[in-house]
Formats: sequence, structure tokens, C-alpha cells
Amino acid sequence: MPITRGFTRRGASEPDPRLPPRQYDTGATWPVLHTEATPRIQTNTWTFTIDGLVATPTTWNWSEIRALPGSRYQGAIHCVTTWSKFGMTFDGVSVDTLLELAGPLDNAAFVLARSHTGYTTNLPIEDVTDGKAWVVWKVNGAPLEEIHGGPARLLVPHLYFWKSAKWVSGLTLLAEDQSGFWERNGYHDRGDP
Ligand SMILES: Nc1nc2c(c(=O)[nH]1)N[C@H]1C(S)=C(S)[C@@H](COP(=O)(O)O)O[C@H]1N2
Ligand SMILES: [Mo]
Repeated sequence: MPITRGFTRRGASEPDPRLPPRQYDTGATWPVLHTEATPRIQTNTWTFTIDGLVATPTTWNWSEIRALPGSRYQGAIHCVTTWSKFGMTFDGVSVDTLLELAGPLDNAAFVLARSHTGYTTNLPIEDVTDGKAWVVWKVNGAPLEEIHGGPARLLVPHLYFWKSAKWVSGLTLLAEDQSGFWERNGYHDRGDP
């Protein structure tokens, strides 16, 4: 019996094989989730900074970061509230490119991602290197909307989406793990769907 897409939600008899356990496909909808009020961040004052355990603490403004070699992610995103969304195309810069310029020190083992709003989330450095994380400003060819973290957000698609800080303002490299907002509020520290 054919199953009409859109009626296959949670508990569907034929789960999409791409779905991690307990996730459902949100289809065309892209849910909006954040704890703070949506900030209005102008690109002419926007900055992104890498500091902490790096040889060269570096800040990029909007035109500087967009002048770096670009990088694209195509695939799915997964939220811990059980939705997954497939077929996403994000454009921005690889975190590898940014770290290459800042020069992580040998004892840098963790990253605390920060947002212009004060939101934070922590990650082991291996989860943002080797092509696994981006700072992105375009989605499916259009500028990233404010409600989804525009002008730019972190994207760490192999982990749950709470690691993908919206309105990202920078990364601080640390020797010891330091819990971020949701991690202090009871979420799993790593967030692997
Ligand atoms: N600044 C900020 N970034 C955030 C959050 C937040 O509350 N504040 N929530 C996270 C969570 S839990 C999710 S699921 C995604 C949601 O992104 P979306 O609203 O674009 O779907 O953003 C993540 N990044
Ligand atoms: Mo989430």
C-alpha cells in the first residue's frame, strides 16, 4: 500500500532509513527553536572571533569572512526534540579554514561556541575539525533568515542541532571542557543523534 508523504510522522510503519533512531522527518517545515529573543544583528557591525588557546586570536568582520574560500554542506540536520530535516544546502566557510588562520595550540582540546546573544555550547575540537563544522550565512541559496540565526550561525550537522549556535559570535579554544547553555541545563554533553 502506498504511503502518502506528509502522513508518515512518528510511529509510521516504514521509517526513512536515513532517520536516526526516534527522529521524524519534518518535511518542508523548518521549526524555529531558541531560548532568547531574536536579535537584530546588522552585518556592518557583525564580527566573528576565534580566541583562547590559539597562536593568533583573530576577528573577522562581515566582508572579511565572506572573502575567505567558501565551503558547502549538503545533507540533513537533526534536533533533539526529534525532528530531522533532509536536503539542506548551507553555504559559508569551513571552521577548518578559520582555525588554520588562528592556529590552535597543542593543548586546545575543546571549543566553546558563543552567540552574540550570550548563548553558548561546548564541543570537543574533533567535532568541529576535518570538514565537520561551518559558519554559514546562506541556506538553500538564500540569505540565512534572522529566525534561523542570520546573519550567520554555526553548523555542526553530525551532532544535534543545539550545537549549531545561532547568531554565532565566535569560538574560544580551551584545554578543559566548559559546559554551554543546554549542557548546563541537562542535555547530553556531546549530542550525537
Ligand atoms: N543562540 C542560540 N542558538 C541556538 C539555540 C538557542 O537557543 N540560541 N538553540 C539550539 C537548538 S536546541 C536548536 S534545535 C537549533 C534550532 O535552530 P533553528 O531554529 O534554525 O531550527 O538552534 C540551536 N542554536
Ligand atoms: Mo534543539
